[in-house]
Amino acid sequence: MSDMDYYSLKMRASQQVGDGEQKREQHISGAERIVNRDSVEAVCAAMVRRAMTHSKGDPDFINVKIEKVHESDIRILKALPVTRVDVETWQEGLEMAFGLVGNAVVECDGSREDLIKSFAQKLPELLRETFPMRGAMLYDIATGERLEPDHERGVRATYMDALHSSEVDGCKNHFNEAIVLATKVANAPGMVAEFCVSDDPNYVTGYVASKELGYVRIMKMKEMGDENGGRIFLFDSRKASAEECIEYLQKKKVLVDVAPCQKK
Ligand code: WAQ
Ligand code: MG
Repeated sequence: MSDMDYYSLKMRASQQVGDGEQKREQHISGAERIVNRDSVEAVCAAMVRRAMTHSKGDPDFINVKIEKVHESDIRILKALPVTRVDVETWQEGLEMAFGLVGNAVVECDGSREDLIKSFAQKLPELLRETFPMRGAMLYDIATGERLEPDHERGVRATYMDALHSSEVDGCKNHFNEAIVLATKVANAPGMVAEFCVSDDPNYVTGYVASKELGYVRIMKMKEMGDENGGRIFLFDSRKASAEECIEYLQKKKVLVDVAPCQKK
């Protein structure tokens, strides 16, 4: 055993909703960490606390998974640079986000005007489709197809944390977690851009991100109290295969160096 042992911790919590035939598990909360051995116990306790105090409700089911991770399997990435956009209204913020993502797609695909147009009109509809999902939509800008193996669940980016963060934190820091996820996602094979709105009813800041855009925080993207949110990963199947992209998102261990990344 050495102090270079890392452990991955994953938590997800859900609640049963509905009756009889309609009964189903609704996702309440999830978290991801990669920490050193000494922090495992405390971080685990903090995750459970977080699940049990979430604003989406009281969980009926909490799953915590702890796995050893070898240091040699970890890739270290530099955090995306952060910019901040202030807007008057959430409608303005959402439009801006759609616009930024639309442009990122156009830059990839200058030759296919028809697809670009239909894509711009599709974005609000795609976002609505993500609302009940626990993961993200993986949308192929080359074909207009969804590439998640399971459309109801979506694709989850996992096995990631901030570098040197053995910090034990029971309450969620949306920004810190999002910059880590967005940095991992932006470095995925074939990834064009990401679009994100939180599903937490009292967190209205969202973002769009890509290697070219960096991480663009948009301070209002939905109405306060709205519990609908989601993520769309915009992917280009001409640049990589869906399989390698999903494999990277779900399996590759990533630590993100957030030192150069100042919250703005
Ligand atoms: N992989 C893929 N999709 C995910 C993941 C994941 N690991 N975690 C969450 N999602 C999806 C899922 O469908 C959620 O409903 C949706 O994203 C939103 O997740 O700079 O809190 O955890 O201050 O609610 C942005 C911070 C916070 C902006 C985003 O997302 C800022 C946030 P949430
Ligand atoms: Mg949430």
